[in-house]
Amino acid sequence: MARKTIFVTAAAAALMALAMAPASASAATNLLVNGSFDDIGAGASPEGWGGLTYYVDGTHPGHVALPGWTVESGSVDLTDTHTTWGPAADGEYSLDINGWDAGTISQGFNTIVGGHYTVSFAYSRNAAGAPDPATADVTAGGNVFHISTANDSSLYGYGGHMLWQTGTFDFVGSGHDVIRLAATIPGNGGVFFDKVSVSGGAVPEPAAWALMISGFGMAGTVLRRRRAQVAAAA
Ligand SMILES: [Ca+2]
Repeated sequence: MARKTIFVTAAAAALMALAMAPASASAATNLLVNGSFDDIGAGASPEGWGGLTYYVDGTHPGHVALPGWTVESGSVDLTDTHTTWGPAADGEYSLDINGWDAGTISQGFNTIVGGHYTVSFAYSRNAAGAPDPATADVTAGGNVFHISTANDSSLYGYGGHMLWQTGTFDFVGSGHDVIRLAATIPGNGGVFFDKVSVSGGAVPEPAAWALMISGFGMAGTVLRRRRAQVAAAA
């Protein structure tokens, strides 16, 4: 009786570990660096208007790059959560993809060929007024998420009161992929982004591998016992 109880407890623990493994994997593995834009770069400090602008060749002033990201064209802003631009969805800063004009940023990362990945991000809009609507595209692995944000306080808040929404889409890995955030309309009041992540890929965690291997081992033991019983009966 005591042995049976121990076995059941061990089996329950194994099942719990199996059930918990996928959740911990998805929460822990954002493949992006600085996806929440809270690393503003060494030596950078907010400008008078409450944020920082990053150009293709570095920020102004100071010429500090946006950590983890490449500014491909135009300029983008990081705005401080404590200013009139409103609270970030996560941490201290959020990204306005329209700096002084339309901007594009990108980041490359390694993927598993054929692996399934999910892009997730928070978006709102700059309440400065123009352009209306503010539009932007998020692309990865050949898939695109189009954003159109009207200057409507009931949908996206207003200065100091952003209303964040969540966007997600999936793509299939090609070995090395790129995520790109691009303003698709001119002007300096654009779509805000924060908490950008790419997660997934078909890589089991070590714990899952251990469980699978032990599972194969148990199946093998049962098979051997059955064979032994069949041999004894014959
Ligand atoms: Ca942030």
